[in-house]
Amino acid sequence: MKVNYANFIISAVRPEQFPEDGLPEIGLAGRSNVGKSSLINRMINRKNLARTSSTPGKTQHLNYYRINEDLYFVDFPGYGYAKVSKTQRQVWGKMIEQYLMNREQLRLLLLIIDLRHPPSKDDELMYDWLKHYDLPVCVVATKADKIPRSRWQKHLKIIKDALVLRAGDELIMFSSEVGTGKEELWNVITKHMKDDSDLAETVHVEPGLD
Ligand SMILES: Nc1nc2c(ncn2[C@@H]2O[C@H](COP(=O)(O)OP(=O)(O)O)[C@@H](O)[C@H]2O)c(=O)[nH]1
Ligand SMILES: [Mg+2]
Repeated sequence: MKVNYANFIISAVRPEQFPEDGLPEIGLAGRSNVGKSSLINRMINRKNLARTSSTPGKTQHLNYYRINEDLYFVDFPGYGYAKVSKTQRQVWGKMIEQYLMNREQLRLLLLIIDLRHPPSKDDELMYDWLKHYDLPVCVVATKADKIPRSRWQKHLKIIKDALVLRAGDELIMFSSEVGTGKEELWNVITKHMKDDSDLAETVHVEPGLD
């Protein structure tokens, strides 16, 4: 994907604020500080569009970034931040659930995980939750630059086994620092943008009216 335009559009707290132009949306989920904002910046070649290390605990916002006239990245609030209250956590869960359940434009979820560590309980729950809604997931193991190349496969296998990665879900290695995996991730994203238009054509056929 050649990125000619990338901009922050809105920090949405209610569905009425979501963009209405129907472009495909790619969601990003992951624990606080895992590197979601850095990943967005790397994907669009911008140093600081998606603010890194923004205030943690801002639990209610879905941050929309538009890329060209092609798609939105939708950055979820990070989970697993200890200082978040139970009430805030419930608000978070409700909002994400509404989005996952109802958002037709949603094509693919990127679940961002730190390659250095086994997935947390929250990571495992998040993956199971996404699969519960039957959504395609690409697990992105980031911060690969912090692990020697010779150990990448071992770490990937730990992640794959812990999540019980489902058939058809991709797992790719990434580094926002040095750019590892960027092209591969764009390939996965564009594939899913196209996949769904095929699906839409099939779904709109009226059955049994001959
Ligand atoms: N070495 C390295 N550091 C990273 C990488 N991705 C993110 N970081 C660092 O991890 C911290 C959290 O990143 P950020 O993108 O703000 O995480 P977010 O809370 O998930 O949006 C920052 O200090 C980043 O510079 C990476 O691929 N490699
Ligand atoms: Mg962030």
